Amino acid sequence: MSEIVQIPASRFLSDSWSVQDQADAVEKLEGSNVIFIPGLSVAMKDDEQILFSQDRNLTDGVQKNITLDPYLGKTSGISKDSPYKAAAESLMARYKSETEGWLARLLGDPGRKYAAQRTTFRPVEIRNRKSIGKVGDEKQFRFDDTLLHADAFKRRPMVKRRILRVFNNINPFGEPRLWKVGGDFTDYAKRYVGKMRQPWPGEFTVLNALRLTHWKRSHYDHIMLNLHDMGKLDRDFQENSPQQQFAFPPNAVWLCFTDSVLHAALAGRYALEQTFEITIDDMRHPEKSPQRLLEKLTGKALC
Ligand SMILES: O=C(O)CCC(=O)C(=O)O
Ligand SMILES: [Fe+2]
Repeated sequence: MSEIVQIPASRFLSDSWSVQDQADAVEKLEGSNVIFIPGLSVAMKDDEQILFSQDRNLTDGVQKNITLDPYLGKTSGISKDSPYKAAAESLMARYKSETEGWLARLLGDPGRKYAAQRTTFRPVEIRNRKSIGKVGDEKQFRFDDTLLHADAFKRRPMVKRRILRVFNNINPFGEPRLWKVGGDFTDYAKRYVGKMRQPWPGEFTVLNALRLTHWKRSHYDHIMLNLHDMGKLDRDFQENSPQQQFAFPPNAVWLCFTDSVLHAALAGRYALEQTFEITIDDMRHPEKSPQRLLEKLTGKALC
């Protein structure tokens, strides 16, 4: 089961934070644990306080998050003429550079192996939020993050890269962000790999030609997407697999590899999240990546 490893901000920020501490943090993260740093938070500017106005029009009502995406080169989830757009963008831009500094300090990353990708601001209450706009009912479960899952994205194949997400609860009303953290990735994969369909010949090329993926999907991504959906639809897994709840208080940061840590977000609003990617060859233990664990399980090269 994934552990929540606590490092108080006072220790993380002190002069005694050492190379050994950094090496330990890498071990914990690559071992599919969550690092939790209470007391660490991005500073908010006065003109960003309007983001806590509880106005239902803060997001576009279609997407659950406001996203700044360097690949797509735009902000989504908020309307172009929203009075909140400038504040949300300046906060997200600052959060991104703040998390780059935190990550370098936490892990020691002289080679800059971790590449910052999307930034999200998550103002909307998660509790009871089963649906987002647009998609049909039969697909709603995919977007329901109150169900345990490991991250996998339809349009954004990971191939040899991994997803590390850094969260910050900036809730000004004292409300925690309530998570569930689950069990071992290989046990999760074993439940479903034998039952999922094989990819069709040429499937990944066709999906990419139709622009249903941003670049070509790998067999690894195919398996991850199927695990994601099969796990979310499996009531027994959701209710009875190993799991623990944890409430991340305001003014706290936590991070984990969300492609191998089983997680669900049950309640909370006003969080920031920064996604980083790292190539599995740049990990200290590539054998602990979901790519390699799945290759071991299936006996095939997958990416
Ligand atoms: O919003 C959250 O707290 C976590 C949601 C989630 O599943 C994710 O960001 O991967
Ligand atoms: Fe997730």
